[in-house]
Amino acid sequence: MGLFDRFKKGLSRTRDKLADGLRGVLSFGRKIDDALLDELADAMLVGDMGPRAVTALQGEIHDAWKTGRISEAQEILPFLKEHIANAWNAGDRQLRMAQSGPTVIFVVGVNGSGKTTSVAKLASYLVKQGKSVLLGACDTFRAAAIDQLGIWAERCGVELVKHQPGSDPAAVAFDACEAGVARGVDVILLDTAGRLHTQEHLMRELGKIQRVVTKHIPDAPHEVMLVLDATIGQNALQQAKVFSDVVEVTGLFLAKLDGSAKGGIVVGIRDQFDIPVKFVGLGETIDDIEPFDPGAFVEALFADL
Ligand SMILES: Nc1nc2c(ncn2[C@@H]2O[C@H](COP(=O)(O)OP(=O)(O)OP(=O)(O)O)[C@@H](O)[C@H]2O)c(=O)[nH]1
Ligand SMILES: [Mg+2]
Repeated sequence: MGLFDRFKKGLSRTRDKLADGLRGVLSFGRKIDDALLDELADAMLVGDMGPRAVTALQGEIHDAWKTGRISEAQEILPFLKEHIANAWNAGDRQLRMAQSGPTVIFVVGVNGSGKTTSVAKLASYLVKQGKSVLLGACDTFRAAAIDQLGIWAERCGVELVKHQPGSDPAAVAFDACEAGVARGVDVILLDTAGRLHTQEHLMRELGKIQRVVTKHIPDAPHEVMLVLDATIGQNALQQAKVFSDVVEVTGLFLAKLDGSAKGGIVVGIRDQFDIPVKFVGLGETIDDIEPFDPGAFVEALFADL
C-alpha cells in the first residue's frame, strides 16, 4: 500500500464526516456566492479544522472569487487543497539530527496520548533506516510502564536503559545519555510519564529532564516531540500550547489518526502553531507510523469528493 492509500485508510472516518458536509457545497455547476461560502465554512468547522483556520481559508476563497480567479463550486476543492498543503514547509518535517554524537528525542504528552507506542514506532522506523537506537524509560511512575517499553525494546531489537519504578526520571535520562554516548548509538529516545497541565510539579519535571539532557549533550534534546491524540480534536491545540510553555516542543506526533474522525485538526494546528507535524500514528503496531506528508494528507482528506 502506498503512502496515499495508508493515509486514505487512516483518515476514512475524518473524510466521511467532512464529505457529508462538503458534497452539497461543492456540487458540480453551482455558482460561488456568499451562502455557498458560509456552507463551506460550516462543513470545514464540522471537520474540526478550527475556527481560525476556517476563517482564513474562507477569506482566501472569498478573495479568489471576488477577483475572478474562481467562480464555480468545483474550482474550490483544488484551491483548498493547494492552500492547505502549502502551509507546510518541506524542510521542517525531517527529524532534527545531531551533527555528531547521539541525537536525543524527548517524547512528552498527556496521559494515554500514545507516547510509549509512538516511541516504539519511532525506534522501529529508525532501525529500518539503519540507525542504532537506545530507549530511556523515563516514565518511572508505574512498573508496568517500564515493562511496556521493555517489551517494545525487545521487539524492535534496541537497547533499553531503565531504573527501578519510582526513581527520578531525570536520572534515567542522564544514564540513557551516558550509555548512548558510551555505546555510540545514533538515536536516544526518551519515553516520559503522561502529565496534565494542572500537575505543576510534573510539568516542572519535564523542564528538569530537558536540562539534565542538555547538560550531558549540549545541543540535546534535538527534538522534543509532543504526542497528541488525534481523537480529542480541538483540545489538542490547548495541549500544544501548555506543553510549549514548559519545554521547547519542536515537533508533533499525531497518534491515533486511524481511530479519529477529527483528523481535520491537523489544519488548525498548522494555523495556530509554528510546530510541524512530523509523524502520524495510524494503528497500534510498530509499523503503523508514517512521516507526515502534507500532499498525501490533503489528497487523502478530500479523496472521492
Ligand atoms: N488506533 C491507534 N491506537 C494507538 C495509536 N497509538 C497508540 N495507540 C493506543 O493508545 C493506547 C495508549 O498508548 P500508550 O502508548 O500506552 O500511551 P501513553 O501516552 O504512553 O500512555 P501513558 O504512559 O499511560 O501516559 C494504547 O492502547 C495504544 O495501543 C495509534 O496510532 N492508533
Ligand atoms: Mg506510556
